[in-house]
Amino acid sequence: MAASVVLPLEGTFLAAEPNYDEAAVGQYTLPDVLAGPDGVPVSSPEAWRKIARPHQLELLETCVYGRRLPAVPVSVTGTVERADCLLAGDVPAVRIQATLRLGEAADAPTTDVLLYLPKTEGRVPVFLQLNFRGNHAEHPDPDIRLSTAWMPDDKATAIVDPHATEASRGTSSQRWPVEAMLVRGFGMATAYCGDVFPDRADGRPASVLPSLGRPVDGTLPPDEPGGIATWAWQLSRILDWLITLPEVDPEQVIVVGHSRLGKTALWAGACDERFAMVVSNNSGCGGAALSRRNFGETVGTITSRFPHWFCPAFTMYADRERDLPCDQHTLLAMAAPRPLVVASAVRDRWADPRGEFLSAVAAEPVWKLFGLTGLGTTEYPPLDTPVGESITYYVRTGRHDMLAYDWQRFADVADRMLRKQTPPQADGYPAFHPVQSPLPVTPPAGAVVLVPERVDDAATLMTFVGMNGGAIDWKADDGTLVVHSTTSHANHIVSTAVFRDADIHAEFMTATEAKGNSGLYLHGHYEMQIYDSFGVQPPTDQDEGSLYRFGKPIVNASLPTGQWQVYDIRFIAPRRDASGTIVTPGNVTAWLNGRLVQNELRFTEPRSPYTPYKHGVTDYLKGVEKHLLSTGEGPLVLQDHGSPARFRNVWIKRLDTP
Ligand code: GTR
Repeated sequence: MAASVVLPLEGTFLAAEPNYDEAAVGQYTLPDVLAGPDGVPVSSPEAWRKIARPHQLELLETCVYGRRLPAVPVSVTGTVERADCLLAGDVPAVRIQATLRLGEAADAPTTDVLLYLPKTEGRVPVFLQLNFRGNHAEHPDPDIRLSTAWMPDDKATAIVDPHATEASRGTSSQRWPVEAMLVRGFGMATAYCGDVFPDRADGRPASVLPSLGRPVDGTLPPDEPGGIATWAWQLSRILDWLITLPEVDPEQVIVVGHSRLGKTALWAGACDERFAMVVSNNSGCGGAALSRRNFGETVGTITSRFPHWFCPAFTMYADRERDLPCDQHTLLAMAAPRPLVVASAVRDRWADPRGEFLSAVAAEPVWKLFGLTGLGTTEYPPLDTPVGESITYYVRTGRHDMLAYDWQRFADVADRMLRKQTPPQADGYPAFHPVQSPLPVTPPAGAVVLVPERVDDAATLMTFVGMNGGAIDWKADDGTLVVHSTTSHANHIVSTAVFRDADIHAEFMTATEAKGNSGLYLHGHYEMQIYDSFGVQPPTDQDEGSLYRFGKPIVNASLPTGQWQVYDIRFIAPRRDASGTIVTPGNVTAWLNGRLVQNELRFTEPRSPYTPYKHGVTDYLKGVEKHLLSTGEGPLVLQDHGSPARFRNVWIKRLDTP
């Protein structure tokens, strides 16, 4: 059965003016995504693979992108340059740069690849994207090789004559948040699309196409590949190399792209099923958006402005979109059963956000064949609210761009869909599903109890010392331990027991003074926030449930002041080298009052200026931090922040030492 979308009014609009009127979209019927060459829809994953998919792919080849280009051997010219570096001051990374030769001939074309990897043990998933202005523009790191390739003159990115200059470095870095992704455990790879096809109408002769035996002038065959097909081929050749690297998980390379390169990412994912996940950002016409809607950019406008992106046949569908035997939902369906992200921006009307959503809706039947839920909804979501399962769709606030928000959503999907089998936590630890009710929770065997269930005399508590290493001056009241605040607001107490990786349980109650502020300082460095945050929406990285200044809670799980609350925290400490530099970020998973509030949140050097080793520090604390940096083991510190919070039943269970 053909999928159809019926809108109430059949309107008209001038072809020359972009249509932004939903009513003028009119009625259209989409080709059936499940149809094979005989028009009959398939009904099993096997038949999809054998019959419908090849047919639908061929329609996209012959009508939109051109024939797929053949693979060629890929080798590294010269050496692979590998260097350890610290990005943004505190994110340890390995920077890899390599020039790949695409083909066997000595003068075969090349592309320069830049790859950052987190300093972790084991293989990591990698996001691979092409860029618009050279690798050096993607990040301010001065050691990135400056591209010498042609690029269009552009004052804003300091491209003159028409090449990059030193001043071009980092000019696109807002689109490539390397540090944030490394901290989440992903590698980030990129290359300049102009290495294989300069993005201009007469770019074909200077492209790799002659090296592949393709014609570049005269009347081209209607299915002759254009820029997008050539860039997609480049992505596959980079993938050939990436999967040979020992640090890269060959089954978790994710292809990502923005705008024209988002169209490219979709086509690359369609042609090459080795990509484990496909991400289209603001790809619009010729990308995720349905051509038949004629909303924003159309086949007519795109093929007259950018004839070189597509195969010549696509131009013939200008103003005849409804004659196309395929539409862009069939492109999205090529990603199935892999995870797919379709990301729109609300002010990017030219790319038709709703058309991108409807395309994802129409692609869903293919995921269903595999027993999977694609989007799982036909309702357009509110702003900044990702929806879906195997297909994720969202529409972000703002304009045509690819921002940190987008990357975090891509990483969320990769975490949810790809890494579910391989959580990045230390091997061999038991699963972490803490019991949080009823309170108090009985400590498990082997736990070190720091504050017992009932405290009648704080002076008898030998498990903590004060900031100077002497007895604590906090008091017991009504069987619980109460923060004793001094004017410094730094009268914390420090556990004498130290640990590296541990599960930490703490029951607490906030007080009305000073907004209920207190906290659990893990190793004295990282604070799981205690704060009167009941009902705060949305919670920030300073509210209860946050790892202060590292990550806001997934949900606000705080209870009102005066009620007992409970944290269970799995703390995997960062690993440092002999000089004290973090080589593997730490991570924290936390449950608050029965809700998961942090899920393997990565962190590196402490960010808070108020840690006990800085604010109100003593000689005793200096010694504790020294010990921590040299052994990796540190204490639990209960925070004084001017509020008489209460604690009871606090215990730790070491994970890596008996
Ligand atoms: C625009 C084009 C869009 C989009 C964008 C880009 O001019 O109309 O389809 O691809 O360029 O790639 O930046």
